[in-house]
Formats: sequence, C-alpha cells, structure tokens
Amino acid sequence: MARRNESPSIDPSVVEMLEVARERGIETAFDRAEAMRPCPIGHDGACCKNCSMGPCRLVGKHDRGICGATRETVAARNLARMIAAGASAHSDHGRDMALTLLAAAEGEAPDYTVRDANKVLEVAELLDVPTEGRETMEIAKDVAEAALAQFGQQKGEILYLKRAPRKRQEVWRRAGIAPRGIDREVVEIMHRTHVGNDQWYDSILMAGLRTALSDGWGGSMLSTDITDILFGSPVPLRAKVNMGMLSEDEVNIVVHGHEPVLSEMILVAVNDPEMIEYAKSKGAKGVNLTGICCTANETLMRQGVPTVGNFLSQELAIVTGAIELMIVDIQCIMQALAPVADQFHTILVTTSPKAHIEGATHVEFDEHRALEIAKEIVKMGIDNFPNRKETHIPKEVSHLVAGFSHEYINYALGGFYRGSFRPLNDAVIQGRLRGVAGVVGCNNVRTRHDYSHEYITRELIKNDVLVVMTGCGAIACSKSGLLSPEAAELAGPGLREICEAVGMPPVLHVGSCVDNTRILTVLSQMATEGGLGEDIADIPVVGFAPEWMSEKAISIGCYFVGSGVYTIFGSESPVANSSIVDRFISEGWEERIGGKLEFIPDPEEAVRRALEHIDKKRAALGLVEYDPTLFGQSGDWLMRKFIEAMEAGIPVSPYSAKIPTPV
Ligand code: BF8
Repeated sequence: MARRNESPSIDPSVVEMLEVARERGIETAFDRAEAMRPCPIGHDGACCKNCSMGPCRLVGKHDRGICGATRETVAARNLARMIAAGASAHSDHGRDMALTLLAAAEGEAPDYTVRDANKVLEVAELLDVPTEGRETMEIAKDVAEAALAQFGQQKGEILYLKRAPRKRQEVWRRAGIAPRGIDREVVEIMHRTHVGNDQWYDSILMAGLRTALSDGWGGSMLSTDITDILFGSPVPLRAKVNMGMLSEDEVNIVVHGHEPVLSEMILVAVNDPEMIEYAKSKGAKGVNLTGICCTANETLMRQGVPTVGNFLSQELAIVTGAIELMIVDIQCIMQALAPVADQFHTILVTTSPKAHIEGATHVEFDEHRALEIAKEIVKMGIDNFPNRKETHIPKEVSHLVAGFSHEYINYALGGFYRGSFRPLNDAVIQGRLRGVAGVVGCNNVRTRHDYSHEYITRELIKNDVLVVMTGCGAIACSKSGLLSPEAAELAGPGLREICEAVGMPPVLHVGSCVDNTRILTVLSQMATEGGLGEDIADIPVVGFAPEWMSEKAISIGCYFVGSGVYTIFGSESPVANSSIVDRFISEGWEERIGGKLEFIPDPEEAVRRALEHIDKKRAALGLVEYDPTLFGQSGDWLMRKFIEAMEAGIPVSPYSAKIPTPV
C-alpha cells in the first residue's frame, strides 16, 4: 500500500479515476485493502488447513500442528500448493490453445488457421513430429496431438526440456526434478501435500520446483508457441497505452483476461464493415477495441490493440462510464467487476465455462463458432451505446514499441541469414551491457501501484542492464514511457548505444505471462551461443516480480529459479514463518540447482542485490569489470548537438569538432 501522503499509484489516470470512484461512493480494491489488513498468519505461511482437525496456526508456542506437522512442513506445503495452482492455470490455458489448434487443423474451427508455418516446423521438431513432404495442416494436427500428450504423459521427461542448454538438463536430472508430464506434476503436489504424506520440507520444495518447471518448460511454453502458430509470432509494432485510449464517441469494448482465442475474433468482428455501419446507426463513430491485463498483452503484441491498464485498473476503467461492454475469459478477473458494472451501463460478459461471475451475462465461447459468437458479443456492446450517460475519461496516453518475440530478437541482431545471439553475448562480454534482467508480474494493492516496476526498471537500464518485460509489469512501464525508443536516453551509455544502433527501446515487451517462456528461450540461446558459460545459471541475469500477487507469479518465479536464475520478489516472504524454509529456497536451491528465490520488499535493496549478483556472475565468467565510462562516445546525442549548433548558426563539423562529453 502507498505510504501516508503518497498517491496510491504512480499512474495519474488511476489516481484520477480512484478519486472519481470515491466521490461517487464506488468501492474498489484500493478501498477494500485499506479496510482489511492481510491475515499475518496466512501471509507468513503459518496456517495449515489441509485437514479438518485444524486449521492449525503455527505461531507463538505452537511449533507443530495437531498431526505433528512442523512450521517447515506447513510453510513448504503452502508454497508448493501455490506453485501447483499457478502451474495448473498456465498449463490449462496451454491445453486450450492446443485444443484450438487441433480443431483448426481438423477443419472444425473454420475461423482459425495457421499464421506462422515456420513455427509449426520448429515446434514439430521439438515434439518429434515428422515434417518431410507433409502439408502444414497435417503437421499442425500432429503437433497439437503431441502437445496434448505432454499433459498426460506419465513417464520420461517432457519434450521441451531439450530446448534448455545441455548442462541445465543435466542439473535437472541430477537433482531428480526433470518433469515427467505436466498434469502428473500438479497432481503429485496435491497428493504430496495431503495430510499425512510428504513431511520433509526439502522433498516437498524440490517437487515444487519440478512442478514449476513443468509449467515453464511445458504448459506455458507450449501455450506461447501454439499461440504464435495460430496468430503469428510477434514482430515490433508501435502502440499506445493508458485510459486515454478509451473513446468519447465510439463504442468502447474492452477485452480482459488471458486467452487470445476469443479476443482475436473480437478484433475481426469490430473491424467488420457491417459492424461499423451498425455502430454508426446507433449514433457512434465506430467501435474502439482496447484491452486489460494479459489478453491486452496478447493483442497488443500481435495487432497493436491499445491497452487501457493492468490488473488494478480493471474496476477503474468501468468507472469512466465509457465502456459499453467488457468481455472476460480467464484469470485475474475481479469478482468486483460485476457490482461496479452494475452502477454503470457497462455489460460484463463472461465467456469461459471455467470462469463464471454471479451477476454477469454469460455467453459461452465455442471455438467451433468463434466469429459468430464474437459478432454476437460486439453487437451487444453496440446496442448498449445509446445507454451511455456521463463519462469521465482521463487524458493519459503513452507510446511504446511492443512485439519482441525471441525470433525477432534473433533476427534484429543478425538479419535473416545471420540471425544469432552473438551480438547480444558480445555486448555482455565487452561490458557494454552489464547484464540482462526480466521484470515481470502483477500489481498488488498492498504496494504502491506500478511504482516498484517503474523504479526497478529505470534503475536497471541506467546501469546498462537490458530489461525484458511481460504481464502487468510491461503495462506499468509502457505507461511510464520506458518501452519507447526515446527511453534510450534514460539508459546507461552502453545500452543506449545498442538501442540507437538497433533502433529498439531499452526495455523490451516480450508478451503476456505465459510468454515468460520467451525469456527462457532467449536465455537458453545465450547460454548455447558461447562466451557466457554453458548454462543459464552462468549468465549475468536476474529476474524480478516486484508487485506479484498471484499463484501464477509464484510458479513463474520458481521455474526461473529452477532454470538457474536469481529471482527477486517484492513483499515479505510467504514462508517467513520458517526461517529454515526461507533459507532453503535461497541458499539451499542455489547450492543444488544454481538459482535462488528471495523476497525483498524494498526496491532499492532489490536493485542493489541484483547488480551485485550480475557483477558476481561477470567475475565468475572472467569478463571485464563493468565500467560505463568506456562507452557512450558515439550515439544520436552527437548528431543532436551538431543539429543544435547548426540551428544556432555556429559553424561546426561533426568530424572536426572536439567531441563533447555526452550528457
Ligand atoms: O498473467 S501479471 S495480475 S494479468 S497474473 Fe494477472 Fe499477474 Fe497481471 Fe496476466 Ni500474470
């Protein structure tokens, strides 16, 4: 939560809308967080409610539950169950993507097709699907079936593990945490943590890592790849974010949730000339599609659909009074949307059989009739336009460049024929880049909205750390302008030179939360490219989830740790009730698998430790010590100075002038 005298968000549009909501007596998550303190027993992992002899609270003089479970066992079980829940959410999403691909390949979902045929071949190779002399759709069908088999696989190892560096695969095998099948690992955690089963924190947490890996290198990675197959692999595009993207004179339809299967169809529907004419017949100028949360990230990355906000903006967007229809699918959708929408003309439409909300209108999505359903929903929104009353739309709009898939990063660094991660590795080796960081994850109303994302990212780029972002973190920093090429001016001298040479922002948007797997792929390619060791754990890289709140974030954090990355979460540790467990997920995991998980609420301290870690990894690789004074002599600033001098009538030549020091 923001401190006294601090605004609750660094986003002016959120602050503005919160004031409007409060004036109108509309309660939001910000108000509920003020009214309700978090339960300290549950927060620290001290509560066990895995059977009805409890719930047991392992605090004060109580060191064991009724069954004798220790603080360590209880804290470890709670964390492992969070991982399992997060992994199941991502992976079930991945399963649905595979089912859509299967339906498309079998001709049962005529509104979908394969938009990235190269990716079909790439994935086919990973899943051992033959490609020689076969049609794309035939291969795609086998790819979908092979992907689905990964969920129910009982023995062996999931196939995508081979995308990881060889050394990492060996670490997993040695530690006994190579995932066997996606569903199997989730089910096993639920069994393992049932009363009277696994009662050693060590084995519970190692199994937790295996489950997280089944998400990162399994369900989520399959989801990213299949989404690229169906809707195209992202390439950079310019886009706009924040609530100013809501329209005063068009029908506003907002997609919110995570699965692009429906939102892509909604996009087709809103661009249908018949729909636009229909909107005009209702007095609107057209239909304006925007997004919230990760559905927004998916449509932003591929189609440039504007984003109006992240997790904590969802209720406030409705308070603008300008949204005719908000359509939601799965995950991160607040139940509070229904009572907020009730106070406006906004129609809240749920679409997933797995995510109903009492009071919402349910239009069940079926990929076999995708466009027909999408048009039906868009029409509902248009019909609602005449019911719009007074609106209050904040003016804020920021620009960004999104769409950095790992394929594109590869291409940008070397071109079509010579595409490779060599230039990126070389930049790290020379010290032009100090290291690389992933800053990802949610908003959490217990911490000042967007602040930590912005602070940490700004500090990292200032220190020549290239940042990649996903999820609500990417939306936070997009709103602050850090994902625009102009933000290169805020970067350290080495990173700025690279940004100017390649024409990219210092912070790269790589997608939604399932797309954190793109970061795993980039790290694997860096490790195998040479010069930065042989394993992800050797690379000067750090992961952050500074404003995390969901179980999915815990699963993501743990699969990064399991992949060898030092991962820093904001807020207090959810296993704080056991110092042994708290130490184990840091030092214990680092000793065994090279990555560690730490909870550091203070963003300044988090950055300090991250840079220390990056420098330690550089030293271990024998790389030159990071020295920013070695770089920055070239760059756009020189040309700008030259132009300024010309405009001021000062005769200078960029070749003969004494090179001034960059400011
Ligand atoms: O999956 S970052 S609040 S929207 S959980 Fe949710 Fe967190 Fe946002 Fe995307 Ni990810």
